[in-house]
Amino acid sequence: MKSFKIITLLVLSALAFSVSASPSVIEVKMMTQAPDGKALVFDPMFVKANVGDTIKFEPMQKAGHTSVSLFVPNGITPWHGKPDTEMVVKLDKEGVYLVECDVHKMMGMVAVVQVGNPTNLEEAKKVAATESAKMIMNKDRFSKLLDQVK
Ligand SMILES: [Cu+2]
Repeated sequence: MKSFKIITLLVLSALAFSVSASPSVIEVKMMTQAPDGKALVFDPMFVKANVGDTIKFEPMQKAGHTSVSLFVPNGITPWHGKPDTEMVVKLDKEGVYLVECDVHKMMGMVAVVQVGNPTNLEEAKKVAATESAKMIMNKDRFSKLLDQVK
């Protein structure tokens, strides 16, 4: 009887596993110089993820790069990574996340993360517009990235 229960549990957990896709870890590089010639970028700059995924920001070259949340869905704790240090964030809420490098935000070193449905897109666009106005380079980057949100 005991082994029957264990087998039932194993079958049930196997079913649960096959139904829901397992969460993934998405790597975003923080680069001073990307292979395509772009300077001061997150690579990729636009990420589409599922609720429960994890995003890992990795410094590839040292230039004080940071991963800082500029705007996050309600219920997500804002983060402020240390310079040239890996930053791992769990994407537990759906919506749009805006990310910037503290040191190079003026140069448009920003990223957009879409998790599930972009429920807060309009609010994100407002924040992005305010931030873009302060940039001296790549002023249109945030709006181009937000155009990819579907
Ligand atoms: Cu930077």
